[in-house]
Amino acid sequence: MNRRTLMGAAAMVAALSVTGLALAQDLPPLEQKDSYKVGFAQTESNNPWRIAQTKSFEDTAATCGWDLVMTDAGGSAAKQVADVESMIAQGIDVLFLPPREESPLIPAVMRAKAAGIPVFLVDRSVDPAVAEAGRDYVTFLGSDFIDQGRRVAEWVIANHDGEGRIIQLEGTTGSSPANDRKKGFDDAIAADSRFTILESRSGDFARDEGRRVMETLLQAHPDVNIVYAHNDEMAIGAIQALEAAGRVPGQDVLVVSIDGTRDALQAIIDGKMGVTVESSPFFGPLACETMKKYAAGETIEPWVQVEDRIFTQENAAENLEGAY
Ligand code: GYE
Repeated sequence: MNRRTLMGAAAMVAALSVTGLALAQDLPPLEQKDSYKVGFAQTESNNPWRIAQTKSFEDTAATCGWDLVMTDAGGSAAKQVADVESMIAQGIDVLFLPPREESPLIPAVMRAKAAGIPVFLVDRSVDPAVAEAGRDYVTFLGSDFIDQGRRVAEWVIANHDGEGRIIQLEGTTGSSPANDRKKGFDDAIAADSRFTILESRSGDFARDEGRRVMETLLQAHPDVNIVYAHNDEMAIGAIQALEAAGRVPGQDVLVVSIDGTRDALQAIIDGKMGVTVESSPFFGPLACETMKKYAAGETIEPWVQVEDRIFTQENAAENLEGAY
């Protein structure tokens, strides 16, 4: 396209928007009605966080007038894309999507948009350089993952005496929480010269994988005295690996992570873990509220941010009851 045709195209787009015709770049509207066929394409169900999130959508369905179509990608981004395609074919009105990884799920977002289905990203986001809130999808409902990682690092800096030799267990490679929880932690910990990151490797947000990776890294770095896991399931796996190797988590190795699961709160109470920064899985009510506002024509911010608490020895016991 030369400059002239480009300008011509731009003028046409401007003319179309004046006449109010739907443009390719507009978000699909959502009709106000009593019930909606709602797609929720889960990433996997191998941890309590995912199970609690799925249940939150199921529990919200009746009160929000949702006829839920749910899938489970079993830990495969390719399957999650195919799941979304099948939902589009089934004629869903709205899609709630936790994109397993930042880039591979972008085609699914674009296809839903092209089919006239408003997409709400829940708990994970996509590469912002390629897909944009307010243009390609309505909004991202979720936590500030950079801040979560930063808060863990700040807690470690304030609570660990002397030198810290850290092993980092990263979440799913290419997922927004893994990218951002690493960034937030790495940047904050770099400010204190007492700390060194010995090695950082993915445990895919899973307990077993966290245990396996920790077993390997423990052999390579027997001098480790801090483990930072991007989620509680990997932290629990790391505790198992440490104990199997005769180490005493909480005494000779400080374990810290993110989520706030029941097992993590119990590990804090038992003195095996230091801190977990909350990342709530209870998205159902927020998803319902945001969808209704969108249908009513209200402006939705590009990021509907979830506020996270922090759990330590001071408040773990009192929060155990509501934990998942
Ligand atoms: O921390 C983890 C889950 O995307 C915020 O994914 C979510 C993360 C959560 O598997 O436990």
